[in-house]
Amino acid sequence: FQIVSEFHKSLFRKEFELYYQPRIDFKTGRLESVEALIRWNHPERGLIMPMEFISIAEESNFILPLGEWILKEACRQNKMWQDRGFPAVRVAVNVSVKQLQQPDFARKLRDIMEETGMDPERLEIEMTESTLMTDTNQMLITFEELKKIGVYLSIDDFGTGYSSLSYLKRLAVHALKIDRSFIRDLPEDEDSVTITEMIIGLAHNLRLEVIAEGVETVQQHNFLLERGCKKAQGYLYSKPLTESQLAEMLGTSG
Ligand code: G
Ligand code: G
Ligand code: MN
Ligand code: NA
Repeated sequence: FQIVSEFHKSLFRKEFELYYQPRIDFKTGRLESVEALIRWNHPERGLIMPMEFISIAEESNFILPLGEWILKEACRQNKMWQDRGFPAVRVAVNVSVKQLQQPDFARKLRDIMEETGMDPERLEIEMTESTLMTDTNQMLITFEELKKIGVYLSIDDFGTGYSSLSYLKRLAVHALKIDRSFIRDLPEDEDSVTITEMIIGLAHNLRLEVIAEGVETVQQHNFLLERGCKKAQGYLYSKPLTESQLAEMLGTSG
């Protein structure tokens, strides 16, 4: 199975699909945003998960057209929810370092938002810590542009990379996402407790939002609630949903 040779055909044939995982606001108990997660519906192989193809897409640069499609699709569907009168919901899109290093990334993003009628405040760009470490001039220019556009910026898998904390200050991101490898062993594992508390404290002191990911148990939820984390996603609340499942949820959430 030669993934690379099938990529472009599959985009043309509309075999990719965005799933959406709800994030819950602890205070209101309501859905406050969703993370878009790509899936590949292969005609012979069935559903293929991103773990199996994202890194290959990055190496082969297919992530550029795919990433553009993902952004456009997320904006298009979000605008559709808005037009149907659903409660406002922000959509978080994972963006690869290769995309952010494109000199025309910000321009393309502006074009997509204009074309789809997407409100910039409803779009969140998720990037990993390792992306932030790619400290090229182009990256800094892109960050400035993203700030001007007014999209929400968050750092995915926080705590697993090596980001020096000065990046956080310089780049003015809005939120840190606690990696699910730390959440997994809460509340028993002492190191996970220490790291999670440290990330929540860091976020509060820098006046950033903090989102926990991979919450699976009530014990993990209660731990986070008691420590002042106010938002989370994970199987405890909902697995990633298809667009129609999410639309049904939004439509009945008043
Ligand atoms: O959906 P799943 O839990 O299997 O996602 C696995 C990984 O794939 C995640 O770490 C996530 O960062 C990555 N991923 C999922 N969707 C996208 C996407 O739309 N773009 C990029 N670049 N990565 C994605
Ligand atoms: O972008 P990121 O690496 O954060 O991708 C999130 C991944 O985590 C997706 O693959 C998603 O399907 C997965 N995920 C979401 N909630 C849970 C959870 O509660 N437990 C586990 N094990 N995985 C989860
Ligand atoms: Mn993510
Ligand atoms: Na993550």
